[in-house]
Amino acid sequence: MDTRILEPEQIRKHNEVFLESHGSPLQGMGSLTREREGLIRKLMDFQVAIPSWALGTGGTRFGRFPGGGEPRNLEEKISDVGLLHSLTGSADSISLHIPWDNTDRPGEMVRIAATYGLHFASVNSNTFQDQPGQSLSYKFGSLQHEDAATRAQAVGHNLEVIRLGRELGSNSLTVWLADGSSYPGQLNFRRAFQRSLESLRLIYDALPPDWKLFIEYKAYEPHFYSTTVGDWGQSLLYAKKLGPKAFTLVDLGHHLPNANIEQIVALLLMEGRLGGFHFNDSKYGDDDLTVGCIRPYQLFLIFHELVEGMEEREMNPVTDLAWMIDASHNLKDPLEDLLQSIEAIQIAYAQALLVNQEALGRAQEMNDIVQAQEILQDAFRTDTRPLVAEARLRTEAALDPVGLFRESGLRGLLIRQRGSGARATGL
Ligand code: PSV
Ligand code: MN
Repeated sequence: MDTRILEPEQIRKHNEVFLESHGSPLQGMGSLTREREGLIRKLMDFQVAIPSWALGTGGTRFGRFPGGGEPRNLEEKISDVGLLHSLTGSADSISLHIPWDNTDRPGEMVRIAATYGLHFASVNSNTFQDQPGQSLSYKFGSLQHEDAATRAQAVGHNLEVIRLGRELGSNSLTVWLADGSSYPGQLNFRRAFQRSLESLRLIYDALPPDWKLFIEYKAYEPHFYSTTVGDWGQSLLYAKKLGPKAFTLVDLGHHLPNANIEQIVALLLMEGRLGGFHFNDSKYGDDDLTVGCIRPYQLFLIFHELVEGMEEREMNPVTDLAWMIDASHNLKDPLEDLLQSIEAIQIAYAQALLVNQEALGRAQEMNDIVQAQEILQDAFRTDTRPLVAEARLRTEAALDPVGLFRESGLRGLLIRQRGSGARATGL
């Protein structure tokens, strides 16, 4: 196991240096004073899970260019998430993908995670790849497969993931299926749906009472003609047919171009079926880029629907939805990229909290579109970075996480500890 590579003392020293330059923009937000405390509290409470598979370099089908020092095992992945959490105060859990992160020592992993103040978020099953020694192939699908034995194998894997998740203290299973077809005529859509539903029901029935099942949809890829859980409508259909513990999971990169994701989010919340989020950003498809790097306004609009919808349903933003980053880092240092994503999420959340909901409601009643836009864009154009930094300061995290990561030479340290050829499991 790595020794802790960032000591609280280093964070304190770093913050001392930046305290003065942080103080003035925060004071400059004087007009926010009344709301400021409550808002900072919400930011301090907000946590986003880090996927174990995003700690190494991502690849495309054309190549992969690792930068070194990647976590070689689950202990090192936990250590990396611990580092992100001490830098930001906002990443208190890790989401595992099985079998990439399989462990026969779950109790020990729970103890190690706790030393960093971490716990285990949703566990993810993988029936989109064949594993060495696996008897039946998922080439033509898993839960939807024509062959009952292949379906049973895929269901069995999910049950195994639930079993491990229980030992890890997780309380949800995320199922993303690559199942679909790449050519017209390859599948009977209805029968593929029915078979998937039957398989999902066996998984649903095996859920512990306090668990949730998240059904993640994706428009295309790896299949290019149809996907058996292809959009939010199909996911919602499965969730409603399965029962109250089944929810739709929205991955921002899984829509057809220009989809109105904020509207999808609003309606799923209204139906009580929004389970969780995979944050990332994209220009074209499932690009898995840094959160907020391409469409920050869309991210803000999504958060606005989330804040408004969660308030309406009296939901707890910290515990009632599963927030996770699902990005891939082909060019950037994975940890720096994740720090940027965490910050982007916090910024958008803070902006959404600033929206004057009452005034917006009045503008909507009056059909005053100009005023509605003024209200939204007033919040979006507020620089919330000082508030986000203040929340970090109060949780003893770093005022400038990327700056501290760089000035402490943490990547160099990880390369020395783990080697320049160290390679994390994942895609
Ligand atoms: C599929 O593209 C996905 O978004 C799912 O969440 C998977 O579990 C993950 O990416 C695998 O990298
Ligand atoms: Mn995802």
